[in-house]
Amino acid sequence: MKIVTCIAPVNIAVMKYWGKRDEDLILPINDSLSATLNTNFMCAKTTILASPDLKENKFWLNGKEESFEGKRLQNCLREVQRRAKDMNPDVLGWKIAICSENNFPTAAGLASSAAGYACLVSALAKLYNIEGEISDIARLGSGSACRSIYGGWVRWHKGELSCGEDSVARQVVPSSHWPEMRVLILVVNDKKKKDSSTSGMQRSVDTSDLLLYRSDKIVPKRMEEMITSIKNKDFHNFAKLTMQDSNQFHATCLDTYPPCVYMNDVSHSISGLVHKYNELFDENRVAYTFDAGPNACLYILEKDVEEFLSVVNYVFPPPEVDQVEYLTGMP
Ligand code: 2P0
Repeated sequence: MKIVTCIAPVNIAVMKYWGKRDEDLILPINDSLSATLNTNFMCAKTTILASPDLKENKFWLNGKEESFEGKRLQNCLREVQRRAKDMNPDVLGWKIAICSENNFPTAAGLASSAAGYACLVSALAKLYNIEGEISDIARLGSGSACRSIYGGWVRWHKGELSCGEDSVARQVVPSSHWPEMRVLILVVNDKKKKDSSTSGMQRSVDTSDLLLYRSDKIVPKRMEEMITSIKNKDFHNFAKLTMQDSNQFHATCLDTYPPCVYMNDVSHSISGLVHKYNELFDENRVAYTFDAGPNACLYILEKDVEEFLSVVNYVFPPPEVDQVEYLTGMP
């Protein structure tokens, strides 16, 4: 019998992934960049038991039994086992039980699938003793999961090959490069979203002209500027590019037909507040970014957190204490 446990944190993209050129292999139409949170507040935890005594494979997610036959789970498992083929003949022949849980809302646009599949693939890799690149395997579970394999600031290279071998994540700089950076998550709504990212982005590929313009003309140049601003710890420019990219991503969502509407009135109020706050100082001190949901992720330096949070609490008096979660030690 063998038991392994892994944890993996969520990542928050500052250059967004949206749109696939290959749906089975999960190959994106543009590069993306994120920071992996350096905290246990928002992470997935997966334990896998392999035993000759198990009669069948089993999978539990957040305490509820799920099908083991899901395509993405099967793709990840098949690829890990293929790479492990000569390493662990005994363990490879045994059935497995997978138990996975997230300590934050699942499928509410808070990157749960990213942490979930990064964690699952890390645990499978540990179970079967495979070493080396595994971000391409995590990508088979969920595109954004490949970025959560690494800590710090991580770029997912879209790759050029049709087999997907070069569509991998790479660390740009470790979190220690910019230790003053923090992320605040303002939870506007933690319910499961109506439009999944997977179906929304495919509709964007099928119907949005702006999406193609973005991937061809905007992302390559913006990516280089973003990496330079992170390497130089130039918060003002980093914040500008982050907000522009979030806004353009949501513009492509609205350019989709029928549109994908993820931000709501509260989300727009938060973005307005951030711009007003930044104008007071004539420089950017906070950056918002919104994923496929209404919740705001704010990048901010440690020195500005206390003051900005007092403004947030004044403008949006919290009905419950845990509406605003302050995540420390990030990225
Ligand atoms: C991102 N998102 O870069 C972007 C920003 C949402 C908005 O990656 O179909 O759940 O599993 O590959 O990874 C969400 O997409 O989609 C996502 P699949 P995934 O973080």
